[in-house]
Amino acid sequence: RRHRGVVVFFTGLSGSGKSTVARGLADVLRESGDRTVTLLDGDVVRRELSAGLGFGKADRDLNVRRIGWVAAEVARHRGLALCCPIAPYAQARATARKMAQAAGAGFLLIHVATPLEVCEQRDRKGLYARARAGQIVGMTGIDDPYEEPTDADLVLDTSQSTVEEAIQTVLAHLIDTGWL
Ligand code: GGZ
Repeated sequence: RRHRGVVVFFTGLSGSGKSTVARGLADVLRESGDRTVTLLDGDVVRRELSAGLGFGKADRDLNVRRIGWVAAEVARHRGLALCCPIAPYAQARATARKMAQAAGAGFLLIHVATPLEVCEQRDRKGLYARARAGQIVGMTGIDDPYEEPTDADLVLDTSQSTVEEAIQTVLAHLIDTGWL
């Protein structure tokens, strides 16, 4: 497995800590490892790869499919791809897994299962408050679905650990399973 590419796919609510953990993991891997690391960060993807897409189901599915495809191509060439979209729909996540596997790569689904109450308390962008006030419709976890994964390879909760601990948990899992 060690010489094959791998996709690490974080899923979870807005504010759950996906990006923070993924960015921290990317830093650690870049410092210590001998593999190329590609971070498909949510903000950048929405600006560059998925510009113009919204947050209805069809657009979210298309966004997640694009991310999954790019990640699979990175991993096909033995790279390590980190993705962190909300990816609220199980079927779109399953498609991402299939695309990685079809590229001969590994795929790890990491559910960042920080409770909604905590994400809402953090509310870094004020989106939850606006959703509660009815100024935004279709906010994941408020009035839009998040299908809890039943096939996660790892479950994290950034309200129960530090970001550093979460990063170490993912690293240890990648090493234990032979992907690093
Ligand atoms: C959820 C939304 C929404 C709605 C804007 N629902 O915390 P953020 O701000 O930076 O992360 C969220 C991001 C979600 O985009 P993704 O590409 O990850 O979503 S998906 O996988 O479903 O395609 C949030 C912001 O965009 N945002 N409106 N209605 N999050």
